[in-house]
Amino acid sequence: MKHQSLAACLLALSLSASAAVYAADTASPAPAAALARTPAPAGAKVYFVGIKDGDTVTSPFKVSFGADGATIAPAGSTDAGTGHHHLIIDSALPPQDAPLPASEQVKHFGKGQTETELTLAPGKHTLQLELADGRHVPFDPPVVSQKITITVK
Ligand SMILES: [Cu+2]
Repeated sequence: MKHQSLAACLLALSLSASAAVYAADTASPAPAAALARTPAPAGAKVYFVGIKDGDTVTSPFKVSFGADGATIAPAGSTDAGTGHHHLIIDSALPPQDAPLPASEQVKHFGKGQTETELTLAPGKHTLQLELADGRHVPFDPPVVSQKITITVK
């Protein structure tokens, strides 16, 4: 009897472990225990300033980031209601249950910057902003801007 329940327990454990692996399929190497995500500040939103969906621009061009309902702070800040901007270029949103990667497609503004200058190849590009907490982990629910498509001449 005792052995049976132990076996059932182990089976349940291995089942939930494989379910977790499946769910994390697209994530970069994630810690075994899920990261506790910071609840999004109430009403927080981020948006582009000075550039909008459908715009045609010439490189290099300036992109500014707006935020309402949250305070922009450098990475590392654990103050409630703070976060920093991330600019996602030509990419879907990265996995939301882990720190955002840093790459050519995901730029961190960890000093609390609210604007940047971009140089992109001629053609169509998508841009999206995501606010994440001081650990670079997306809020729950995510605080993201509209994904805009621009054309670089
Ligand atoms: Cu970051």
